[in-house]
Amino acid sequence: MSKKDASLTPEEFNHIKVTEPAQYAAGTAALKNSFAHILREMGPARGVKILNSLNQKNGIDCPGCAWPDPDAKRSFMAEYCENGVKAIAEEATVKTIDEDFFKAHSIEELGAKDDFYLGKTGRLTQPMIIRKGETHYAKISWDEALNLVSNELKALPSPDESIFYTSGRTSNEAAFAYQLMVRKLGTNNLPDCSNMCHESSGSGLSNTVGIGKGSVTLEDLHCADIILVIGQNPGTNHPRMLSALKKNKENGGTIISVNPLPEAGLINFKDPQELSGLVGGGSKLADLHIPVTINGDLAFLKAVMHLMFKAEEEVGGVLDYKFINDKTSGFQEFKEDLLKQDFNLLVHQSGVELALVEKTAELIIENPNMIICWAMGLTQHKNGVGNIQEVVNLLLMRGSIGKQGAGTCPVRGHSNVQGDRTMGIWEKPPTSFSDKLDEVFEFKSPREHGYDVVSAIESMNKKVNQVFFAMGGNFLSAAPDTEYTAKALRNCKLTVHVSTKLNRSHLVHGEIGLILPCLGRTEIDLQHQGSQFVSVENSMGVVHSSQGRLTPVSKDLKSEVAIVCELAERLFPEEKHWTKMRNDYDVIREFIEAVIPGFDNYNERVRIPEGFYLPNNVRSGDFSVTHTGKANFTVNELPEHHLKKEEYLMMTIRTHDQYNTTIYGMDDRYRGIYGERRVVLMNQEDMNERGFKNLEVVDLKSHFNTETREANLFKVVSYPIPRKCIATYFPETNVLVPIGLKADKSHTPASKSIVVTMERSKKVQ
Ligand SMILES: Nc1nc2c(c(=O)[nH]1)N[C@H]1C(S)=C(S)[C@@H](COP(=O)(O)OP(=O)(O)OC[C@H]3O[C@@H](n4cnc5c(=O)[nH]c(N)nc54)[C@H](O)[C@@H]3O)O[C@H]1N2
Ligand SMILES: Nc1nc2c(c(=O)[nH]1)N[C@H]1C(S)=C(S)[C@@H](COP(=O)(O)OP(=O)(O)OC[C@H]3O[C@@H](n4cnc5c(=O)[nH]c(N)nc54)[C@H](O)[C@@H]3O)O[C@H]1N2
Ligand SMILES: [Mo]
Repeated sequence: MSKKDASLTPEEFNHIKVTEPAQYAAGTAALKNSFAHILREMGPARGVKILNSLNQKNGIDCPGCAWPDPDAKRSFMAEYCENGVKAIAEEATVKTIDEDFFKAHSIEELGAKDDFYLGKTGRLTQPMIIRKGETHYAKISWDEALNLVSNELKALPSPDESIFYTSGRTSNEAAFAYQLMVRKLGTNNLPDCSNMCHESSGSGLSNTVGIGKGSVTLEDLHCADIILVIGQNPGTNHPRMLSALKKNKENGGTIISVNPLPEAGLINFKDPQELSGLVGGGSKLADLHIPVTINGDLAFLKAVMHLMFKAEEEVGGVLDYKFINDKTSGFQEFKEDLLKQDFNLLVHQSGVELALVEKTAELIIENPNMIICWAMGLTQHKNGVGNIQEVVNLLLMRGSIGKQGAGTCPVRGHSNVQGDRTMGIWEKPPTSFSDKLDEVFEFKSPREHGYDVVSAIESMNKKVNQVFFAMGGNFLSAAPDTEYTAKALRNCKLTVHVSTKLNRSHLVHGEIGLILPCLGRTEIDLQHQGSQFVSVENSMGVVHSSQGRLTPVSKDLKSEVAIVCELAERLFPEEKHWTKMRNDYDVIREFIEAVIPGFDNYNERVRIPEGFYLPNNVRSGDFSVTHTGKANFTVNELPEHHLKKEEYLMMTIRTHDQYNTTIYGMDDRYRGIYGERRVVLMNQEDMNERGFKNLEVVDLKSHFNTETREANLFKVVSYPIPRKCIATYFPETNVLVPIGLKADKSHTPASKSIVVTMERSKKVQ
């Protein structure tokens, strides 16, 4: 879809530079890099203003990731990281585009550009429209645009013909208003980025411990005896987590990383906020690195637990029987199934040396209070839910949950993805939520479950003339199976994107395509009742405020809340609360308090600088909300990958220079890859076997049932990755992710286990 797919000359493809992977994260390079981004995008004055208030109490919540802020002491300099600064620079850039830009560039021309170019064009500033057959977007007034959306929605034969996507930056206030509008319309079609992200965690955790969120706090991480970091690359994606890991080490903790790649951030951390981090040797983080094969985690965890049962039998004291007896259900079935497994086969399937499996079991046995952190390396597999449930089994065996320094830590992605779910952005709302919504707003909200991301795409492919509305995000590039998703969007009557920046989703539109430009989180949000703040929930269930400080880049921007409420005013003219909500976000928070448990005195408590914790049954050791009334052990089937000789298992991962589909730059500094994103990380022995030289150009083909998909022109890079495993970057290889390849139950696209073959490219000799 990008120019690189269409016509690539060898010269254009030769900017790549490869060095040894880094042995530590952050340090001076991180500081230098982040300030370069700020200066380039915003200039020094705007830059300093923003950095001073980032993640400070009463400041702006960083739109980068959902990692929590320290409750008490915040670093004087600031609580931010290199990639948070890049996220801010990307949003708060002073570069803008308006109708003249769209007059000068056709969508065909823009479609040939890469994502890096599109993102760097600048902030969107005016509502734009394009109709079928037209080549360019043109300006439209807000009034006309919102009337058009409202009329198209009203004209649908059924509200279920409309689909409302949400990306995870949307604030609690905007999300609540949005889901209310959608349910008033009469549908639960509310797919969100979480469907592609931590949905497997939500499913697995709800089923076993009764809440789809993690149980630990930042303090727990500081004092845990042992932390397992599985399938997560915090050095790049959650850099502030490294400070928590460092504290854990200082307190005598042990850290194990389980990852096919030796990620720099888990090896060593040079804290850029401390002098020692700039000049010293940094802090060693992981005590043990387990180079598991892709999707070998279930086998690995089972093998470790096998050894723990053995140790329990031989010496005792390994399992917490009091906890197991009092608090759990399903232990016998779990134990029987586990001990039935062939231990040697488990070790073999994990791809890990026996000695490392033994060492892991030993360290876990020595250290009773354990936290397990994870991210996309566990969730984006067919057995993603099983992976999470196995993590819970390990914690339950040890009674290592619901007490200090112990528990579950799914590390969230988008800065408010967890809050959006709490606000009801969910295609399967719990009955208790729907009932309360009905009571407070005096209507009957739909009970039938709506579409998640994958079923939304399938539905848009099957049916024509639906309406697709996106609150943020980049649906086309983030979703699996790019070509299939593009066809889905083209089938729509109307596609609407509420966005801050131009992206590929704007270029593939329905019969009518609209772009509605909105304020970013860094900007002052001025409404009728004065300047407004919003609130968000971080990865650990803390709700706090976020207030924009910068003058908006254009007077023509509306807040997400205003866009939703002004649309709802048109859809439901008899309802007076929409205008009140838009004028004063306290009114929305009052409604949230009335509908959602845990938000008592919301308007008061959200004004406490450090925010407040939402209730968490697991944290308080109460599992009575599960279907058995106890924490559940589960039996999770092992995945089977019968790779043929020429097949590899591919994971699609993020570089150090991107935020999902937003490309900040072309380097993956920690992995030592510069200037090119179309690369395949491959084991040297596998390369030798295929006769591939370093930087050889190959074409990739994915295989699913009888279907094949292709992505051409990638450079092979020799990398320390287990054999038969390869890694490529998201979103370039989303064309290879089959729509049908998804996690059981959670339907999360299995974008970390794609079967592919590779051939030397015939196009570049
Ligand atoms: N700077 C920056 N920050 C971000 C983002 C970003 O793009 N850029 N994205 C945000 C979002 S939405 C999210 S969800 C998070 C994502 O955060 P991560 O989940 O850390 O992101 P990924 O790059 O997908 O990395 C997954 C990690 O899992 C490993 N992995 C892959 N497959 C397997 C496997 O089968 N087993 C194991 N054990 N490991 C595996 C990979 O080697 C990699 O280290 O980050 C958030 N923060
Ligand atoms: N192959 C593969 N695919 C994946 C993944 C993977 O690991 N591999 N990861 C998946 C994951 S974890 C996720 S979360 C999804 C991400 O999916 P999305 O959330 O849909 O994608 P983003 O790239 O984060 O969206 C970026 C766009 O959001 C808009 N934006 C930014 N800030 C704001 C704002 O404040 N308001 C509004 N309205 N718009 C804003 C900008 O226009 C920007 O272009 O991708 C998924 N896709
Ligand atoms: Mo995510």
